[in-house]
Amino acid sequence: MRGQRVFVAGHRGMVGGAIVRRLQALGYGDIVVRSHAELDLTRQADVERFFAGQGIEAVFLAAAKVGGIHANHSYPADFILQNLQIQCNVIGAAHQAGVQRLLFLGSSCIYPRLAPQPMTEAALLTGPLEPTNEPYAIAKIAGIKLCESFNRQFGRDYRSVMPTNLYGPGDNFHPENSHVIPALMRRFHQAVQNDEPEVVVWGSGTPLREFLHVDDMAAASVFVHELAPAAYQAHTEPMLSHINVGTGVDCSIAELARTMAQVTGYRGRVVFDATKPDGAPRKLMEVSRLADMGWRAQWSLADGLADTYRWYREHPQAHRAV
Ligand code: GFB
Repeated sequence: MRGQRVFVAGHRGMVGGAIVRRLQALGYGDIVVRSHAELDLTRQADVERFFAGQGIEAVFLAAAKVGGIHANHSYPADFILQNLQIQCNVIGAAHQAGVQRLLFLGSSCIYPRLAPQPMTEAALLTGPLEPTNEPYAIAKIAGIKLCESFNRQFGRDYRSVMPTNLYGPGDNFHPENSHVIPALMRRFHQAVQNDEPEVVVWGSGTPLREFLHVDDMAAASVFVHELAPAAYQAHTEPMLSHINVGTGVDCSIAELARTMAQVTGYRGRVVFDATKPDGAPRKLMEVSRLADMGWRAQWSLADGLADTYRWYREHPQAHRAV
């Protein structure tokens, strides 16, 4: 398996980059990557031409349009359209080119807004979604169903992993469009630098979130990819095939802000801006499927934030629009 020719879609992103590093560390020697300028994954003909000529044997589909609560709310059309396009093009072209194994990366926002906590894989499609990211969630649900449908109709082995909220080196630190960890890290860091007396945190501070270091996500992705088909099938069902990836532990946004203050050395006030949306009240993954397969997260949030802060200070320009 480690001698296979593997395409990592989205290697310039935080998750795709971490998957490439993990594959290299494990001795994968034939990793294919393409920048956005070299291959636009939203263009079907280009993607089909790429797959037809490459002899790819396995795919990690980590390319996606992603962002935090504000970006999802501001660009709903981009989020649903581009994610659907990328998924349809990559999964469809991979199948046409005879690729047997593919790993699709989704998100915990596929689950209903008020799903019982912690959320099992079986909570999928049991209730209404969180409105702030419904278009993105619908695209990710479609990705899972695309994989399952190719498995059922053509005997493919296309698997899906659903990470909880991710963070780490390589994240997007855009002030408005990023997720909460890079947003707060940047804001607390600037407050320390500029000796500001107050940092604003969006929402009420009460939402609960689970956070997973991207290196853990990359390790889980390669772990699931390498499972023998019988092992994957033993823990999944043909029409409930996705696997949650998380730590099994969550914290409130207010607690996260306190930890962030410690990590960045900030000693001023924290205020909550209730005019900003909270999003889902809680999103904790039930991770026993993956634990039963033999994988557990390694990083604690405190260590992971310190690692990310080290990286951010070395890359202060690490922000893009979305
Ligand atoms: O990280 P975040 O945007 O993701 O927000 P979601 C998490 C929580 O942090 C929300 C609060 O309750 C926010 O209101 N928060 C506080 C902040 N301050 C900030 C800030 O400065 N920036 C941000 N971004 N949040 C996303 C989905 O939802 O989760 C995506 O929109 C994706 O589609 C991702 O699924 C994993 O957990 O609310």
